[in-house]
Amino acid sequence: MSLPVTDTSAGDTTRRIDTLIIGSGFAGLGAAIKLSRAGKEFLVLERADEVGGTWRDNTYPGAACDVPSNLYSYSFALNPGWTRSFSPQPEIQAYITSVADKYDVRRRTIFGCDVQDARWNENTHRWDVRSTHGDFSAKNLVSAVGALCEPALPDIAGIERFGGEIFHSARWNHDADLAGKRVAVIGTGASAIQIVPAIAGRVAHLDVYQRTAPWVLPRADREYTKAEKFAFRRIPGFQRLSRTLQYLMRETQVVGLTKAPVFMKPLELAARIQIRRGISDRALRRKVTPNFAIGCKRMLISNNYYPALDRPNVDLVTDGIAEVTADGIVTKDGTTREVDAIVVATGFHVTDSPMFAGIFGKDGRSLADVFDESGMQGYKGTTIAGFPNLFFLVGPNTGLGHTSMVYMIESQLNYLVDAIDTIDRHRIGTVEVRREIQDDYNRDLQHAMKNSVWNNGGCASWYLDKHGNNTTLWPGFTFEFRRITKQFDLEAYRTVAEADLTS
Ligand code: N01
Repeated sequence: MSLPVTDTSAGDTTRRIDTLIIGSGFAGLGAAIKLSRAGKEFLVLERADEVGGTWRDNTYPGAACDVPSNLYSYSFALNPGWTRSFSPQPEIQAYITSVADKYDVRRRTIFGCDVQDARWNENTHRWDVRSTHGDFSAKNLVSAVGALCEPALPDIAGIERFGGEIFHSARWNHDADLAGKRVAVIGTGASAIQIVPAIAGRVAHLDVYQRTAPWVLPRADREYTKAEKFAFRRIPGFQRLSRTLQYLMRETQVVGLTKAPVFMKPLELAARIQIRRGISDRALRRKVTPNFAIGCKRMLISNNYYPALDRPNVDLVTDGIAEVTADGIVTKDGTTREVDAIVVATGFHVTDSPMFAGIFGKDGRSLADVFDESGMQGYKGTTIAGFPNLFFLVGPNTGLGHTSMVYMIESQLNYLVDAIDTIDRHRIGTVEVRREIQDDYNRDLQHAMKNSVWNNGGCASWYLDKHGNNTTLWPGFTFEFRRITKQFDLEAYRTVAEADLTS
């Protein structure tokens, strides 16, 4: 493979590169394409052997998107080939790999390359990056590892003693045949509610361990008609128009989530009707009815989750888990349920990703230390005081509960490409967001969040960090984020000219 290496000093195996991108999911791949189009030099490091990120890793039975297909593609690479209104995982992964091929991104990617750490070097004013494929020195570092890349395993006593099959939803063991087995699923989040209906019919018995009942809305999933498929391919602008309409409809939810919770009432009613229709047993209905405001946690969508719970071979267990033994799970009421396999669908390290411990900024402090002290804060979701020339895609407060992350990612990509272009045009050596500007930005964000359902809905969720701040979600309309990231606002940054670094 020939890599786009600018300079390798004799005897020094460190590879120098303008921009190093870590990760090749929607964010990293998009960054590579946009930088390539802008004529910038870059390299992608990907720890797996394929692009796709979370859509490559989450291959569990039933894995599918809970955002409409037409919103789930890059604006510059619409996919007229979607077969359903909500796409299954294999179709999304196929879309991502086809985009990587179309834009020839693999040529500039090192696969199987695990980044060990990245340190800002105050002498060279560059990022020193150590990886399983050697060392790199990068002027700009783009973290595109995503928020849902590190599975969170539950801290349950004895879990390591379990003698059967046990795996996380995001690391599904396809060699483990669950047919005819006694299986436990721990968790009732977005992943679990897709897994449960997908496996309930083929396992002998299924125990679903619910700590908090989620709100589950109907899933308006259907196969696209022949006419729609034809229109997507052949009628110019049709898919883009339908995408715009869906986008606008989803944006109206922001009002209910952040401003007027009364607008969420129709959704709550739809969810309650689902429970009544899907579950025949009154006691079970009570167990699955959430005790917090809808929207406080991510709203889930499924048409077959409740009917799956209603099956005779499925039990919903709501007594807390006390411990795991070699052959089963013991709940706090003392009951033991023996199982052959446990599926751990307990989510991801979002606000406490292990990756944060491996990125060291100006004064040698890691992102983990900084976030631990002040919460996961940044500026426009992308840059962080104390970490010059670091661009963080899917960074603080860029997540969404109501529409497509790809829209947010593309907004960040506009900002990133304009930042790197500005750096190059003005011959800037380093840019670092001014701390006071970052603080003001976060004060405003938290203020906007004050009356939101996420903060006041009466639930615990991974949206909130240990300080009780919502550092994951964007609280406004997504077009507001698009507007503020349209151009790199150099005045918000402390800069050092290239000439001043070398003199
Ligand atoms: O994870 P989660 P997920 N004992 O964190 C429970 C995206 N996604 O993988 O609610 C017992 O949402 C926990 O209980 P509680 C989407 O953004 C998207 O399901 O904390 N239970 C919860 O029920 C989503 O938000 C798609 O009380 C324990 C569950 O485990 C994100 O991924 C599809 C426990 C974790 O739910 C994560 O979803 C799938 C313990 N010790 C996922 N610890 C799309 O379609 C945790 N739990 C786009």
